[in-house]
Amino acid sequence: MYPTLSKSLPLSLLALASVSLADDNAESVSTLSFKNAFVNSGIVPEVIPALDPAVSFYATYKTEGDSNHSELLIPGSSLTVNEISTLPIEFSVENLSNATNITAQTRYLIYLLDADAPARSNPTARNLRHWLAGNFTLNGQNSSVLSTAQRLARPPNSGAPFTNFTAPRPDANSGVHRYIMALYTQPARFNTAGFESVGMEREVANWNLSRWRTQLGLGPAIGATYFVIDTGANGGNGTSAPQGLNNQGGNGGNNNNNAGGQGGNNNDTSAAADIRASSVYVVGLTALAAVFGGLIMV
Ligand SMILES: *[C@@H]1O[C@H](CO)[C@@H](O)[C@H](O)[C@H]1NC(C)=O
Ligand SMILES: *[C@@H]1O[C@H](CO)[C@@H](O)[C@H](O)[C@H]1NC(C)=O
Ligand SMILES: *[C@@H]1O[C@H](CO)[C@@H](O)[C@H](O)[C@H]1NC(C)=O
Ligand SMILES: *[C@@H]1O[C@H](CO)[C@@H](O)[C@H](O)[C@H]1NC(C)=O
Ligand SMILES: *[C@@H]1O[C@H](CO)[C@@H](O)[C@H](O)[C@H]1NC(C)=O
Ligand SMILES: *[C@@H]1O[C@H](CO)[C@@H](O)[C@H](O)[C@H]1NC(C)=O
Ligand SMILES: *[C@@H]1O[C@H](CO)[C@@H](O)[C@H](O)[C@H]1NC(C)=O
Ligand SMILES: *[C@@H]1O[C@H](CO)[C@@H](O)[C@H](O)[C@H]1NC(C)=O
Ligand SMILES: *[C@@H]1O[C@H](CO)[C@@H](O)[C@H](O)[C@H]1NC(C)=O
Ligand SMILES: CC(=O)N[C@H]1CO[C@H](CO)[C@@H](O)[C@@H]1O
Repeated sequence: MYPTLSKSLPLSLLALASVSLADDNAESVSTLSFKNAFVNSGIVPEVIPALDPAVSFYATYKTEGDSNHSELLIPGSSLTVNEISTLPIEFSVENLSNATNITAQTRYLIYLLDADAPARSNPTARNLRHWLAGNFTLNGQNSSVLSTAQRLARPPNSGAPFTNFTAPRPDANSGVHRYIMALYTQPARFNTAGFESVGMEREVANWNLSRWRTQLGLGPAIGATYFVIDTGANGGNGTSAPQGLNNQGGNGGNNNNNAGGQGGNNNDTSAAADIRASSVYVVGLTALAAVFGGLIMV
């Protein structure tokens, strides 16, 4: 276990953090805690057979109600639909040196999927891909909310994401959805060619991760995290507390975002749940352009 940042950061840094309205509770999460959170949440083995993360993988998002407040996303963080209406504002990693075969030039790919689409009790679209993009590299900066974490970003001219971001909008009363984001090292061939070059299909529903890894020649994820959106009751899992880091003590303070209430205006029951309305899609693309611009410029 690492010392909490609130205990180890000099006061001057804490002051700086609050001026910029960053997450002043952010603290490192050990790779073991990531691993345990994936087991406690049922993601392992329900969705993926195993997770043995080499690195701690984080995202940063803007909390609702205070659009200037950046929060570190840790395993089990509970988000509202609005808080993930755009991509996270940044991705970052700790202990990258613990991953094998990493150089300064290594590129990475990241996805976002819904393991519980269209509903937790009946996830017939599992896994539903919301986003997939390659060509991430270290951009030489550290996270705006966790100073020990190195930022990953897509440089200009990285090409479009293979799957453009579509904002999660799970149906009301479809249970607690687990959204997984995972980080892989990118095989060198994809530095100059997209994933379609090895036959990957655009279809986003029923994405088979093990088949995909074989197709792309990927090793296991070097890091992964997840957040939940609680849409209300569904087969007994809708109202249960998300089983993330909260249940291991010590980290509950990071997960202070309101669950519930979100998704109530979304009553589409089609199987392709989160990607259906073209208006939603357009919003997603617009959001992508905005966030993507941000990633490039910083
Ligand atoms: C390093 O990675 C291995 C898995 O590759 C993991 O078991 C171990 O806990 C990691 N160590 C640290 C300090 O993150
Ligand atoms: C919050 O951000 C918005 C634009 O993103 C800006 O207009 C506003 O001044 C900021 N508020 C504070 C308190 O920094
Ligand atoms: C509730 O979640 C647990 C763990 O994710 C799973 O094993 C169980 O089958 C779920 N129950 C229902 C009714 O969906
Ligand atoms: C950025 O993160 C790296 C890796 O943890 C660390 O060595 C470096 O000191 C950090 N830089 C700053 C300015 O905090
Ligand atoms: C993703 O968005 C970009 C930019 O809007 C667009 O050029 C590209 O065609 C989109 N990709 C797919 C697969 O729709
Ligand atoms: C290490 O990475 C390089 C460049 O991506 C690749 O060519 C090589 O096969 C990798 N080696 C191993 C053992 O994974
Ligand atoms: C990475 O970027 C190059 C252009 O620099 C592009 O040709 C390639 O398709 C991209 N790879 C992925 C996986 O997006
Ligand atoms: C995913 O693909 C693998 C390998 O092709 C296959 O063995 C497995 O049954 C598939 N899983 C599902 C849920 O279709
Ligand atoms: C969703 O639609 C069904 C059937 O049209 C209706 O009974 C239900 O009240 C609606 N739920 C919400 C949350 O609007
Ligand atoms: C083994 C190792 O590198 N551990 C480091 C992981 O990252 C944290 C935060 O940067 C360090 O405190 C550990 O020493």
